Amino acid sequence: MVQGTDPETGKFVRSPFHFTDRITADGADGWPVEPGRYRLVVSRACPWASRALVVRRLLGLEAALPVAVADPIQDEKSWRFTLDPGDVDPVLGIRYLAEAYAKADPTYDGGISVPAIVDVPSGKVVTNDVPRITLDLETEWTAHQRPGAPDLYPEPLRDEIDAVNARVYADVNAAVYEAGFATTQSAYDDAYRRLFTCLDELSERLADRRYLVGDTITEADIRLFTTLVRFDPVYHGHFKCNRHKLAELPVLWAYARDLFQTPGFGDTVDFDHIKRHYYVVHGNVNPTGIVPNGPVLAEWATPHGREELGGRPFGDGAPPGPPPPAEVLPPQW
Ligand SMILES: N[C@@H](CCC(=O)N[C@@H](CS)C(=O)NCC(=O)O)C(=O)O
Repeated sequence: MVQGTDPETGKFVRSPFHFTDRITADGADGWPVEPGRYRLVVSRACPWASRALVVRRLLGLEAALPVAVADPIQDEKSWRFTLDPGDVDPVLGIRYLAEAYAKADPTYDGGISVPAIVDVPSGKVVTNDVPRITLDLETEWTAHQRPGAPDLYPEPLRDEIDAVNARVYADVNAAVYEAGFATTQSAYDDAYRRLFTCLDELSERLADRRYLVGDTITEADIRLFTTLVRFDPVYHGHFKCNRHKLAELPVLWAYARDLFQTPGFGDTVDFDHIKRHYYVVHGNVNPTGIVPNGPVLAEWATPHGREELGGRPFGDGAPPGPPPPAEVLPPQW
């Protein structure tokens, strides 16, 4: 089935990725890494797309892989470029991301999801393969990364990162959606239980270590961060993930603030896009479309105290500089 809630079980099921070509240094799939050739299409509302935004910032790939930011409010044709002059993406010349999907495969009739990477010369979507996109930015785009870029997927730690990612995907990243979109009590109960069991385990794991794997920021932290940063503004209320707020889980709250305050993380987060997307677009979950005023966001800037745990955030590298002027977000509180 396509992405949606299974009427039999009430369980939310994701559709498989349709566009899985890879952009690689050797161009094996016909898509060689080339600065300026591709466009990363995101919504800043979306946790899966936001992974790519964080990785792109940490690695300094902003110029090599320019970004198109879709309106957080989709219409019936999905993601659209209504934030741009004339409602058209200035580089791709299209109004809807769906046009790039159709160019790549005119028979495709599945969902139109972000993140997606589009080949600018042909206008075709190359990939919407979420887990692969960030791993390839880390391992295939190395020639264009900034001096001092961190190694977010260090070879000796890959098995451990992959294992943590698999668990976090199933029981955190995807589980919040499964709780929120469940249409039977048992499907909701199951997702809720898995989510909070996993968050408790992650709290334990992170109590005495600054990052999930090794002593530096890795892909694993990025994947957990983009769910945690949406937790209190959206998942706690809208998706009924309400055993606790993130702010009531001391270890994870400090961990999330530590990352938020690290250059490349918080400067990609647009709480206005996040809140308006979920509360307005999911009419089945929130029929009034009212966007809540809370929570207070200024607490994201409060001291987290996790420097005491040691760790070397960027390993042998260094933090990124500020975002390019066109990508600087308005004050968030
Ligand atoms: N579909 C991917 C993740 C990407 C995704 O679901 N993105 C959302 C926004 S957060 C989207 O674009 N949804 C529209 C759709 O799938 O039609 C997955 O199953 O892991």
